[in-house]
Amino acid sequence: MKLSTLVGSIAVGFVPGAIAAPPNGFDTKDLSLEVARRALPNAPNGYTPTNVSCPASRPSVRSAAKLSTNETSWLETRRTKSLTAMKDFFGHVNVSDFDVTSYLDKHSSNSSNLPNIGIAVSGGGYRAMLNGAGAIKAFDSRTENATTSGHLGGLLQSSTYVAGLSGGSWLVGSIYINNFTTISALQESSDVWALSNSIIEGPDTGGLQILDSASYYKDLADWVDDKKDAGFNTSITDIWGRALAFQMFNASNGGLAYTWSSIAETTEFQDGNYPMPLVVADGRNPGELVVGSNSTVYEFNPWEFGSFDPTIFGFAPLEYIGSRFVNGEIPSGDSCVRGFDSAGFVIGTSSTLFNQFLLQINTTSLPSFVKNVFNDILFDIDQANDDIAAYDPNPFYHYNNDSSPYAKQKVLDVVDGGEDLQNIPLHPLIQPERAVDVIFAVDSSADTTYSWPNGTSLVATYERSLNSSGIGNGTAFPSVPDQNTFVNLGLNTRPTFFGCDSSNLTGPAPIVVYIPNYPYSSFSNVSTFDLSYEDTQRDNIILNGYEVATMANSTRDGNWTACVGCAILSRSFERTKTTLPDICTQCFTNYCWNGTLNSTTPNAFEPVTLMDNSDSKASAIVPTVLSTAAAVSVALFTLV
Ligand SMILES: *[C@@H]1O[C@H](CO)[C@@H](O)[C@H](O)[C@H]1NC(C)=O
Ligand SMILES: *[C@@H]1O[C@H](CO)[C@@H](O)[C@H](O)[C@H]1NC(C)=O
Ligand SMILES: *[C@@H]1O[C@H](CO)[C@@H](O)[C@H](O)[C@H]1NC(C)=O
Ligand SMILES: *[C@@H]1O[C@H](CO)[C@@H](O)[C@H](O)[C@H]1NC(C)=O
Ligand SMILES: *[C@@H]1O[C@H](CO)[C@@H](O)[C@H](O)[C@H]1NC(C)=O
Ligand SMILES: *[C@@H]1O[C@H](CO)[C@@H](O)[C@H](O)[C@H]1NC(C)=O
Ligand SMILES: *[C@@H]1O[C@H](CO)[C@@H](O)[C@H](O)[C@H]1NC(C)=O
Ligand SMILES: *[C@@H]1O[C@H](CO)[C@@H](O)[C@H](O)[C@H]1NC(C)=O
Ligand SMILES: *[C@@H]1O[C@H](CO)[C@@H](O)[C@H](O)[C@H]1NC(C)=O
Ligand SMILES: *[C@@H]1O[C@H](CO)[C@@H](O)[C@H](O)[C@H]1NC(C)=O
Ligand SMILES: *[C@@H]1O[C@H](CO)[C@@H](O)[C@H](O)[C@H]1NC(C)=O
Ligand SMILES: CC(=O)N[C@H]1CO[C@H](CO)[C@@H](O)[C@@H]1O
Repeated sequence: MKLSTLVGSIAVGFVPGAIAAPPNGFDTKDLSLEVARRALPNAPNGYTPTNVSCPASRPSVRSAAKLSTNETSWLETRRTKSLTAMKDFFGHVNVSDFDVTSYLDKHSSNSSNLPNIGIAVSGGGYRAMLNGAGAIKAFDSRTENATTSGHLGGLLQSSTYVAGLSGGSWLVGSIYINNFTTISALQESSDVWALSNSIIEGPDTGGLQILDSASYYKDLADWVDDKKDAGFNTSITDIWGRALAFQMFNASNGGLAYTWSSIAETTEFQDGNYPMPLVVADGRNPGELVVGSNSTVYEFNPWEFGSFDPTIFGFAPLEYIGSRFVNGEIPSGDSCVRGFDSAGFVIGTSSTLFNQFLLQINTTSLPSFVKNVFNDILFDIDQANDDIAAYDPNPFYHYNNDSSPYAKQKVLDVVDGGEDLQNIPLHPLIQPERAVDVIFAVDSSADTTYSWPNGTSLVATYERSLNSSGIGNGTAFPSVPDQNTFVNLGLNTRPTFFGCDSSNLTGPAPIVVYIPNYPYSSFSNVSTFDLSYEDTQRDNIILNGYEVATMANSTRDGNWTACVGCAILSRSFERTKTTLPDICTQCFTNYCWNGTLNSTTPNAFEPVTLMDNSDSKASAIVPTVLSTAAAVSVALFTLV
């Protein structure tokens, strides 16, 4: 039972005037020790970035020409763990009679021959968080029954990277800030993912304490004010990030002192026990309000914040990004600053588009004094900066003066990672230095009228890569067709592989296993503006996402898991000059886009659920062989 039910006053509908006082003995500001099981609330002063003495080797910005030494040494540790996980994965995922375990053992002495896997979870608000959660749940060997035949459990443990953007970053944050927890645990928790309370109204409970909407807003405002009083530019994104943290992080006060860089300090991560998390955000060019296709793409990894793009081409140490860097160095005499990289602020930055939700407060049934508290906060904030996150001071001030349009900016404007239409966080995973072989790209974008994806994100990433000497900076990406072709060929109705033929690429690039949101057991195309979900609806979308990723536990294609195996192994087979098993040839015929185009404008895309979930024998009516694109498009057009 929720604590709020006990005091009987705060519920979804919020009873006007019924503001609960914290129960006796609960000090809402001092509970961090109670939840110490969640690691590393290591900011020195809660949400407020604070001067600390610099370490002996002063933090500095480095060139993006190579991976950090932190990452390369972590990768070595990770490799032994992901190899073991991969052998477990191929213990239940058979690639016909090809002996994958022996293959992996045979090549384990040269780890660069082994497969290198990335997972990317798109943006799209709660829809993306939940559909993405279904995919992660399917890929996680800890999920009940996920390592049985026809399922994909263990793909997560076999991966090197997991990237999230906007709504996808809420998912990545929920997992990593909560000690690499499982989706099942997030669903079962009463403290996080309580989405029946809209983020505007705030939580019933924040960790262990009871909150009401007025004190929720007052707390949010106080924390952000403290940061402002300490001399840092703030924006509505600060409030947004704090609010998100209450929904996502299982710690009192929305994990006030949890930093993103603390992930790198946890032993579990240092031991390479799970993949590296990456969060993507975009840059807004000086003087621009619209974010274009040539905007800078930033990443937050556990150690750093920065970009491989030529406009920045540098990485700053994340733990110290509140410090005043000048040309990459903190001037002697200046202090270092820690605590800027609040975990909530990081996922808030990746999702700045959604901070507009907070502006809807006047349309809610909240009592007017709550609205007044919030409107006062907004009044204090620079309205022109409504939709940005202010990185103040700019860590790249006077860095790469000759090539960086940001070098003269004292404050760096960072925005939602999807604003350049690259709504799947592929950018960190296509960097040649990372040598990723295959990306599982979970797309929950709302491209079409009815909020289904139609390949727009892949098109944006592909087009950007064509500007190879400019913003693309040497990244290659597989060819993809236009969106009309995506819809006409049904490439957005089931997984499709891009870049299967590595000889047809302009440079080294991974295979992209595109996994579009699609209705299996329920309609998961909820509006981006739906802010509250009952637990059953939330769980139905997660289950649908599980089915999207597993093709309904392989009932839609009995060879699906083998084909996933083939996608994982393909580039490795090329490096080791291994003949492709027959099953993989068949899989690639079925799943690889072969260059066919049909660019005529399609009818409205209105798929219906593949499975009749009112029927308990649902799986019996799943079409079992829908494995070719042609079959799928036929099915699609008979359905719409
Ligand atoms: C994090 O999870 C791991 C694995 O479940 C567990 O061994 C460890 O104790 C947890 N750490 C914390 C701080 O809860
Ligand atoms: C990252 O690497 C640098 C340089 O080797 C080192 O000083 C720093 O402690 C590392 N950071 C973490 C969080 O391990
Ligand atoms: C796991 O499989 C068992 C045996 O088929 C079944 O009883 C159980 O309900 C399944 N659990 C879930 C979560 O699907
Ligand atoms: C790229 O961005 C710059 C601003 O930095 C703008 O002036 C330019 O027109 C843009 N170029 C393209 C091709 O969009
Ligand atoms: C809400 O309404 C008040 C009073 O009309 C107004 O001052 C305020 O700007 C509005 N807030 C927003 C976010 O629209
Ligand atoms: C695909 O999505 C884009 C972006 O929303 C939209 O402009 C376009 O009309 C869509 N095309 C099709 C065929 O769905
Ligand atoms: C797929 O497996 C999940 C979890 O084991 C189960 O809940 C779901 O009903 C299955 N779906 C189908 C279509 O078999
Ligand atoms: C799997 O692929 C093999 C080889 O192409 C084929 O013979 C078999 O029928 C397929 N199985 C299913 C269940 O589709
Ligand atoms: C092969 O490359 C050409 C040129 O980039 C492209 O037009 C074509 O679509 C590609 N074929 C496939 C199957 O990706
Ligand atoms: C192209 O797609 C349209 C549907 O938009 C369909 O009517 C037409 O038959 C397709 N053309 C070919 C050559 O398949
Ligand atoms: C390419 O795929 C289309 C369906 O997307 C199919 O109709 C066509 O036969 C395939 N072409 C080849 C050469 O396999
Ligand atoms: C491959 C490539 O073009 N790399 C370039 C990326 O941008 C930096 C900074 O402008 C250049 O130094 C690299 O050569």
